[in-house]
Amino acid sequence: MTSADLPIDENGRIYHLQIKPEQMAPNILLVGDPGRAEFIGSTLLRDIEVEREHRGIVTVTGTSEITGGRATIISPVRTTVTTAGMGTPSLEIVVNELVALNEINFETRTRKLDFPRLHILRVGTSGGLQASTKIGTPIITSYAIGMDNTGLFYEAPYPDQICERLEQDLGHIVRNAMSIGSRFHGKIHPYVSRAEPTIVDALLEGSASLGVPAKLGLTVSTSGFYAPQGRDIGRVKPAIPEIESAFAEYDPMLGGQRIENMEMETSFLIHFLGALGYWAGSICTTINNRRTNTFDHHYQEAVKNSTRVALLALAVIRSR
Ligand code: R1P
Repeated sequence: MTSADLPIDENGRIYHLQIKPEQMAPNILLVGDPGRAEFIGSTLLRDIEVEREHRGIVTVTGTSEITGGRATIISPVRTTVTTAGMGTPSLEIVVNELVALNEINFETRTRKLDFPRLHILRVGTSGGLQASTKIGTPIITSYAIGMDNTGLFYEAPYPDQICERLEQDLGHIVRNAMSIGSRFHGKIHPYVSRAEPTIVDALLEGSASLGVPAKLGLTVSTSGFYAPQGRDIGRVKPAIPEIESAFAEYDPMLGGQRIENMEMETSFLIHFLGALGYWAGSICTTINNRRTNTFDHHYQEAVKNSTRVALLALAVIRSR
């Protein structure tokens, strides 16, 4: 692996994250907003080992100690919190560097024979697609629908037949929802990926244990915030008008689950990390509802609750 493939600085730190392999924990929270990474580091982690900021990416490693709501005492968990930025292109850089920090010997630039399995959870914000979802509700992702194209550059096999079926159904839905006469007919294809089931179960357990009611469902990850999520505020019209309604109305035939939310990162995260055998999942707080046209600017407490659920889930998995 050359220095052009994998940039490492003269201090042995990977280029974008600016940390060394020993400064990363195998339990990781990924957040979109650098301010959220700082906030989690200062309020939910102790014994801070490293705190870096480079190109808007804040990374903090420390120890989390979350006590389950049913007075379950969970051992302290060494945890890294870092920043994905907005959208899959910047997330792709960050997760590749996390994987390199775990797998590559920085002296020889070769892959180690043994390395631990990473557990990575996205703690994000999102827009709700079901009218019944109250603002502040965390959504735990079962499957993600990638409307970005970052995942298409990584040949991950289907983790199950459900992904294949959903991909076909949603391909039709996207095609049918496109503007008549659009030059992009047939050019936007979703890809579907699955969150690690053990992580999903641990998140559900964490939310029940902490008394933070969450919904389980599918998440759409888009390649932008405005037209890609059906927001029509410009003079150039969206190629897929009301895309959010088309997704909201679809029944994926998964025991009553629905497409619950839209955000911009979960698809690539679980597609890429799942293919590597790492455990990845996502919990995103609903901060606006696209069906009821509501928005809450004061979502810090709700995001903090989702973060506690995520930290408890990581701790529960490590304690088994
Ligand atoms: C858009 O405002 C951003 O917010 C959501 C989207 O995925 C996108 O990154 O998540 P975060 O709050 O985690 O950034």
